[in-house]
Amino acid sequence: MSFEAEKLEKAILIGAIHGRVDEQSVNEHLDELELLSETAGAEIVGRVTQRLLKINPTFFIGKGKAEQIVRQAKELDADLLIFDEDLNPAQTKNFQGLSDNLKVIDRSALILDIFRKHAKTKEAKTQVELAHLQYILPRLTRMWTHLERQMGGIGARAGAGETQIEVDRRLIRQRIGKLKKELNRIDRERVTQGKRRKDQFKVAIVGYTNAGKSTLMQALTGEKIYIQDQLFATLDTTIRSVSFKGTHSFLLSDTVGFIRKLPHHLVASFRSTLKEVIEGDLILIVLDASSQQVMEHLETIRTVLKELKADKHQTLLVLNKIDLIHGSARIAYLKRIFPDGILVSALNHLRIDQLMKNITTVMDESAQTVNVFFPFDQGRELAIAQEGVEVLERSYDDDGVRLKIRGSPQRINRILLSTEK
Ligand SMILES: Nc1nc2c(ncn2[C@@H]2O[C@H](COP(=O)(O)OP(=O)(O)OP(=O)(O)O)[C@@H](O)[C@H]2O)c(=O)[nH]1
Ligand SMILES: [Mg+2]
Repeated sequence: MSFEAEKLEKAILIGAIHGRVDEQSVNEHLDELELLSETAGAEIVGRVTQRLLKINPTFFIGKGKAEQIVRQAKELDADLLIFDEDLNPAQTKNFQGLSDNLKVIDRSALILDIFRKHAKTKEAKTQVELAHLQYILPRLTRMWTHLERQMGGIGARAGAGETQIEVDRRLIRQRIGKLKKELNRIDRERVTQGKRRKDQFKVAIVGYTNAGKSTLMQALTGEKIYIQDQLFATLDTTIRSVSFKGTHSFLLSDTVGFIRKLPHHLVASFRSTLKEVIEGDLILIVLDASSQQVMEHLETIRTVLKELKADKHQTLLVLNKIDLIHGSARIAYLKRIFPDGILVSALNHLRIDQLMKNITTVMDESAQTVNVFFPFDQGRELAIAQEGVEVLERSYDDDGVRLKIRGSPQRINRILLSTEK
């Protein structure tokens, strides 16, 4: 399950056609699984799909099919089977019964593996380790040697008895407790930073992985952001201050991407990273408009936002990568299914101005207008009060300056507080 080995592991992908999932969707899901596998460092040597009327409790797929895949793996010299569906611990174990040297993992394990690889900061590493341990805890019996490698020798050699598993479970639970405490501590530090940002309008970029969120962040801020043509390039949240024509300023955040069936533990342990999304005033949902799965991506995003209780937030739908769309039929289709969608190309800076206008319109809709007065000896406060707001009127009298300003409730509130000093 870990791809840390020097040579690329050869993998066979397996998908099931059943229930609502038709053949075309399964193939699209397997395309995505292939990208995930490659990001994790595996080489795909085969793909298998099976039509299922009902799920087989022993192998998920049919027994005959399972045996056939194991034979095929031997012929292709594959070491790894990757299921697009979640397997329960027993199903994985049963596969192991068919072949000793074949590893069997599911989509969640694969995603967790990529997160582990891409985590750079202390926080991301802690979050990923927590999610990972929670994932393996109920699967401990089968994760044996892998776990041993990962936890640096905790646990016994393969083949040891049940008691050792109990010991491992206890150690893992202790480690989970420690990681949770550590995340709480990191979170408290963030609260201090967060207080400073309270008076600003917050815009959060969310979207499917690889949709171009970081590229959009870069286009809107003009700053260099880490961008890669791979899944889950971004795991931490980046926040930048954006100012538009001197009249509007807001905080923009870019964060970890979403994916279909994002393991629940990951969403939970990334909660604090996703705080900017949860507490945002406006969410920009970025879709890769050139993807055939654009509708499914949107569905996934909405599901995760719901899980984060951020589904009632105000949103703007950004249809990115329009430079890749050729033919007016597709554009017409996109306009029909997403009448409010804003078509852009973050990479080519197409219609970024339009998007900026849409953002400022939302800000204006919630904007407040107030009159404030600053005595002459409050020159500094006066200067600050004119930042990030629209100055509608300015008049001078004997004692000071009177302003009529319009801005976001957060900003206005802050300025009013400064006049009370
Ligand atoms: N053609 C085209 N490619 C784009 C556009 N926007 C982004 N890309 C490319 O899409 C790939 C992913 O871009 P990122 O900005 O890293 O995407 P992301 O959503 O931040 O991805 P993760 O952080 O991995 O979830 C990169 O290769 C970008 O160059 C666009 O408007 N047009
Ligand atoms: Mg990114």
